[in-house]
Amino acid sequence: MTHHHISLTQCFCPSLFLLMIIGLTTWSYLYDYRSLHVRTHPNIEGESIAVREGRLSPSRRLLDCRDECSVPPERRFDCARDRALSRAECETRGCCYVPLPAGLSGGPPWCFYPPSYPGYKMGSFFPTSKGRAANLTRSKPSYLPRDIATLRLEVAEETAGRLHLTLKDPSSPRYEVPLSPPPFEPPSAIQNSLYSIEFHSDPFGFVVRRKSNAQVLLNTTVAPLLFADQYLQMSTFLPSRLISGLGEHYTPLTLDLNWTSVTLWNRDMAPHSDANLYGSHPFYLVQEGDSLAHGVFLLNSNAMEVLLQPMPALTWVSVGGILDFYIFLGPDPQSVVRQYQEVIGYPMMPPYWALGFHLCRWGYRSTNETRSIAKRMREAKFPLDVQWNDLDYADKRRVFTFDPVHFGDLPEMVEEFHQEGLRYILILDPGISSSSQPGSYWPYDEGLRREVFIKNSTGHTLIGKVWPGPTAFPDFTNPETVSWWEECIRDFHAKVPVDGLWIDMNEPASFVHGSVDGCPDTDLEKPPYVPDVIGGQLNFGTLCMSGQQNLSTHYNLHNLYGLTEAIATYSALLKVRGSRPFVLSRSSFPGLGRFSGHWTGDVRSDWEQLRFSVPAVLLFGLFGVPLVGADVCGFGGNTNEELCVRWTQLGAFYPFMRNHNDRPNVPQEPFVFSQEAQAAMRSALLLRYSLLPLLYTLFLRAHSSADTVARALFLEFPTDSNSRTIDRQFLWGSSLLISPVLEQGTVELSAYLPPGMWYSFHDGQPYRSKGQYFLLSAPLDAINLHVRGGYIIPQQVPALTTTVARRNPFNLTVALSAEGWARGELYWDDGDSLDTYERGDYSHILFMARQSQLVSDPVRVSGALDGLVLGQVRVFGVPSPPKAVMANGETVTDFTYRSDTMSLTVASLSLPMTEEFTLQWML
Ligand code: MIG
Repeated sequence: MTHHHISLTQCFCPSLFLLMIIGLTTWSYLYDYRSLHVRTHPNIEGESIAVREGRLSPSRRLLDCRDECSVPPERRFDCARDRALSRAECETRGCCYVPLPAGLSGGPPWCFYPPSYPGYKMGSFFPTSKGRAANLTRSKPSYLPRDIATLRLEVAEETAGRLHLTLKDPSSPRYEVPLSPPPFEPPSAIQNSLYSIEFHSDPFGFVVRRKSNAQVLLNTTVAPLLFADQYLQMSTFLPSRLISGLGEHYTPLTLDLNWTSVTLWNRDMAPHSDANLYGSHPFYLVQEGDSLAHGVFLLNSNAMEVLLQPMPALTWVSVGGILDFYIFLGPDPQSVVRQYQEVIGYPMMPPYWALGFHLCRWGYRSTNETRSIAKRMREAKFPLDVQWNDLDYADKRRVFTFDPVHFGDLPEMVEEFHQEGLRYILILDPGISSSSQPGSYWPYDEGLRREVFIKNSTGHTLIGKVWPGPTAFPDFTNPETVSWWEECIRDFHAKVPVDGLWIDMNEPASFVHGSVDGCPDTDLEKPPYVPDVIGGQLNFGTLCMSGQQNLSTHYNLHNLYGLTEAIATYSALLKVRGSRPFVLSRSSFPGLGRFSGHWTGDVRSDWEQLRFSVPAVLLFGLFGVPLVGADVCGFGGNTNEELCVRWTQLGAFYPFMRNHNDRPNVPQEPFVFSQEAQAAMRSALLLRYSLLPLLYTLFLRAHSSADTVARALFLEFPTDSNSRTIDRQFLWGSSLLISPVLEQGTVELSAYLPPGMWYSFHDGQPYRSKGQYFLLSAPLDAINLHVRGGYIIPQQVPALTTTVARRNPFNLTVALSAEGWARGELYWDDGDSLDTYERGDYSHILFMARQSQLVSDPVRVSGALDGLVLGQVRVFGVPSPPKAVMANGETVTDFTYRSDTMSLTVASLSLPMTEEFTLQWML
């Protein structure tokens, strides 16, 4: 690591000296001052920087400015973020100007805050209904326009693992994200909280520690708090470099801290690095080491930038709203994810069919073409649950209409699909065409009449441009819009009974910047500081920031557009169809997973995009959107056979699996490829279908307890240091490890197996791992899949639709631990009704194996499981051939044992799932 010592003579900062004298006279008591000096943890990086720099000691206040400026480069916090500053300008701000040797440019700042930079001063705490509060004041405004001199700090210790800190303007209310506050515990009820918090009064800052080991998790005294009308900034030290989150970006699972930044601003942008993409998730999780983790959520929907530096440290910058932090103490990573989702809401339970295979393309130009696609899938014996149409269906690309020429019999086609056990989904863009003849397009006429559209700064309907041409944009923060939207969906559904809706372009995207009439020249459109967004302006590719919505300006609400549309669409589908809604949204914000799934947008058909789809899917799991996948075989550009086979194999383990293609490209439906490629894709699809009972059970766990579905290894193996950054492999729940091929021409794969027993899912080949890589063969016809010793996987004989598969016999794969036991579970309901779990209308079956016997325990049984049987059991890790096999006490003859892999297969069973059963193998 580089640790540069700056020559003292380089530092000259007269203004600093003055400021320090002022600082001296206002020096006052520190909240919990003593605790800052109690050091039980040896971690130097975690020490309060203020203490180490001597800022808390009055005798050292009159530091020579040269000391003040001798900050090692990686610890410098940029004082010239908003614009480039000359030495003189930098020093006028009271900052240090210390150029760095060539080669370090682009990294550490030259103009940076000295440790004693003045800031807010904290008054004493007073109690509030949820905790305590204090006022922060600054005697001199910061260098930012419209600086806010007095802030209110609110501190609520909400649960043993969750701390809530809010900074706002007490004298004039500012925009706040309309998230209803999560349940919390009364302070008196909290025992053994995992954290302690210490406040520094002048300049204000706080330090959060993990009580168990005194590790500092946050320390905001590293740099000043800034709070102006359009610039809010807070920095913190990080206890490790393993930070994940802050989506949506094209990144690995853990972020690069080498003077990088990520921008959060929802934008229609094909995934590539260094770009703000479709969604914003101001949440990060840090793996601290020793299996510990914490998380931070900044509830703020304004344009944001987060800077990462190698100290390690992080700086939040937002251009509006308030600073509203939730801090989650875990202590393990999966608990952090749950604590986060307690705040933003647990994910919805998808309908069972939504876990099947989806097929789409932009360019299915007619109902007949669409029909023939579904037919060819069936004829080639590929599972398919949901056929989709893109914009092609719409009349003049206007939503809620269908093209009378090419899609004139759309209602009939959907009926046919339904009769075949298929489902049907089509795309729905938010932009409502505004250029039809009055009286000819109800959604616009009625929307205008009911004032459901976003208005521009002069109070007229804001007009942008999307596929149909000029369009108005519904304001989904207006209750009137929500009911209008429901009517649009109801009327359309009465003609075309869609099973779900795909909400695209909802960043919202527009082909003109701001509006067809441009935007006013104001601080909303061009704030004093513009985060590093693609295009350089906030209104590029979207609406004017001055757009007026019911709750606030578009400036504040932009990042919520997709979420609010998803909420309106979910509730409309629920009312219109009466069963579990399916919504797929491109744009996202915390809370989306309660209403919708997500696909990762316009990924290119290439190997790099295939590879980065894995961390993208895992990160959306952290963000509470478990129903997620990338377009299988890629959306943009031509795919090729090998890529498409590998993508189908990986895609079979995306929680949401859809093959989708852009108009100009070569076709990529599974049936267009060679027989060999088709066979590989078919077997991947059938494998997925055979595992849907497991996947569905995992979704129930996500819905009921915020467990992740597609799970990063570090969440499941937090004590295993090798697992920390792995993002080329992942798990389904706790039990299945997926090791896809992500490179062209690969026939061998180095796969990591975390410590424990593992078995090849295909043949039961055992692997006893100390936590090591194994070289596996990876032929084109299969994906490497391992089942973890100690787990039982519920499966079902696959079929070409889930409608059929759901009636087939179940199978179990029992992977014995080294000690010879295993357990698993099945959640089952009708797959379609709302709130089956909440109403108790479901079956829950536990499976346990030990001492050469497998038993089931139907802890709850509902009608949906009636008549369904267990047909086959595979047991991995059976040390010797059984002499006999008994099911419910009766001899079974149809069993085979492979001594090379030590696996037993018992077939031809017919044990009712609703009743307890026992299977014994006599060794
Ligand atoms: O401007 O509806 O990401 O999946 O096929 C492109 C056409 C609009 C973007 C979506 C893509 C979809 C396409 N849409």
